[in-house]
Amino acid sequence: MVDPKQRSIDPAAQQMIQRAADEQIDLAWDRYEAMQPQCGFGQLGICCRNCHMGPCRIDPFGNGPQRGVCGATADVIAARNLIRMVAAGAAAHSDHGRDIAHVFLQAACNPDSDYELKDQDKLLALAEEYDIEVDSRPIQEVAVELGEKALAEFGQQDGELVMSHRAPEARIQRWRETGLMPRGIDREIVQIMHQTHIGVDADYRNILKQGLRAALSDGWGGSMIATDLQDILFGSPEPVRSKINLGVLKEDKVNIVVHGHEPALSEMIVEAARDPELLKRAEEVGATGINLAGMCCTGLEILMRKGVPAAGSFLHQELAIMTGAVDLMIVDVQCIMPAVAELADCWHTKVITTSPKAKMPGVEHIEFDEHHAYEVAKRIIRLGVENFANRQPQRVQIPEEETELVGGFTAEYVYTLLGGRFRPSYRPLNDAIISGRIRGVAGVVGCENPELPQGSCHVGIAKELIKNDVLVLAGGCSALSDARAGLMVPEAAFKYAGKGLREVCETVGMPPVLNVGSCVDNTRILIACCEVLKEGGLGQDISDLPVAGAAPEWMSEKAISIGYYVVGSGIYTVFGTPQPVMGAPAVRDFITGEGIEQLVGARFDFEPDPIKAAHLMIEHINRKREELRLGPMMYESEAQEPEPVAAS
Ligand code: SF4
Ligand code: MSK
Repeated sequence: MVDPKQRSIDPAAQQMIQRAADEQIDLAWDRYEAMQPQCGFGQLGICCRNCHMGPCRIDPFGNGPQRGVCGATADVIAARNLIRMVAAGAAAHSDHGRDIAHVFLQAACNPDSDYELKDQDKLLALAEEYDIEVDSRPIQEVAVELGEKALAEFGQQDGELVMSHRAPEARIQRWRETGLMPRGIDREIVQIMHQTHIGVDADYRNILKQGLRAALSDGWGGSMIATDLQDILFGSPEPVRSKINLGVLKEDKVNIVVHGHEPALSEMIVEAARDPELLKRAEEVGATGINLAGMCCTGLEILMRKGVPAAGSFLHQELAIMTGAVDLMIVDVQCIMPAVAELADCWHTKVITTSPKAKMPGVEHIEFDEHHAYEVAKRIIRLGVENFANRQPQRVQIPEEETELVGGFTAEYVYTLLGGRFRPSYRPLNDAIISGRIRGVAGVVGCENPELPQGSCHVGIAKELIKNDVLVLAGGCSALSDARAGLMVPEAAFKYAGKGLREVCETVGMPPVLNVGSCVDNTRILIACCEVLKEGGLGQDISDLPVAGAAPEWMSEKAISIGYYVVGSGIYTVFGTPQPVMGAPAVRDFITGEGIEQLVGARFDFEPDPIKAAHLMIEHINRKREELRLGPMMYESEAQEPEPVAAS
């Protein structure tokens, strides 16, 4: 018997999970259960198949082999496996950044491009950072040079990444002294693959250091380039009201779900969905319009910039199809379960793949081409419109839930948000932290994993943090979970925030949990930290700040890369379930203890209980406040006891 409440805290998800159980359709949770017991060696990180003398595995109880055929120990094997995860995650983010740089360059070179360079102020500011002459030059020319220079950073062999210089001086020096300063984006990823090949590096510390360096090339390179160039191309987000959950699908409209990560196509899909010719055709087939909804990070991209409602996060992708109301699901790259193709066959839903890197057998592929972006987008949408006629109205069951949210917060917007349009500044945020209204700031990000009830840890941590006056910046699927739970509206401050944070939210009208966007946009959290330091009064390095990070329901290799660039930048970070290192005691102790702390001034903890995890973060923030000699919290005596996480 399936208990939907054990699978998700979201009532809409629960309804669709029950429906799938009734109709004997397998979802990720069923496949997860069928996979039990999962391989213990894999979970502990101590199996290796890096060469064909293996596969090798280490006996965690000490009764069997303690070395692979080549002599690799558990620590070497686990460290190698872990940084290969970093390599894959950093590659995914950075390849996203590279693709956006190509689109950017194409738009800059071609005045007839379907794309415009929307945020020209950001373009000029970034050009200066890249040491590009901007005075008295046409903006297109500046943009071309910027695109070329950004693209060159992927293949750069030596030197330092331009955006790494956004970090405070103390951090830059630390990276230089410890040999962690990334030289080029691709180079660090390739070095991981070399260093972890049979018979290369046998020093787990040295292996982990390369993992940190490659992750930093993602956070201060590939991902940051993606975010900044996307802002220039599609416009920098500003707070926008929208809605989230399966209730955003509409019975009387053509429902098109855009799922994946890269906004180059989805931005054009948003434009094309308003095309009069397609709207007319939608009416002809009996629909009252075309309804776009986002899924996962590409959903966040169009939510942040265009206010397009989001149907859901990672584990909602199958549930959206289960409504019977999705006429078309367009996917690009990352976090697209191969299962959607088979599930769509049980319904009338058409799935279209669009990236040459992500195809599915039996699924129609229409390749995205930035040179004809609008035309391709129209062609794809037309398929959805025509498919409306195949919908079986008697099978349509759309949950009612659709929750209001405000999205679109960037590090730059915080200036205006807190300082006002006439005196934009980070000063009010710093002052609120110094005076003890706000205890500190937490970045809570990452995926969902059927191992844990969907959303329970994201929402549990966020509620506990804001109750204790910690401002939460949420990204990726964590942001989508919090939004579904109603934490991303200003009113949430009255309901859930501690008195100090509530006062700040009330004064500026902001939610206590700010949506910073997609996975690549987690870099906005790094930039916010840099701005706080620049404003002054809270230390010299990111590791001095009363901030902490968390990835409570992580599952992807990208989450590992994010974790390592966040810790590598000096931010203490709590992962929910442990990283696969628990069978390698030295590696485990290194990443959760003094080893990594001495190197980068921060470390990991693993804590699946959301309340305990939140309190680990709060204790860390309190320690940092003490080190900075900040006074007590303004309303400390009114702090409440932790509450258990309840289904929302
Ligand atoms: Fe075994 Fe070493 Fe080959 Fe890994 S690299 S499979 S531990 S022999
Ligand atoms: S989509 S990487 S499940 S956050 Fe970016 Fe969500 Fe994690 Fe994918």
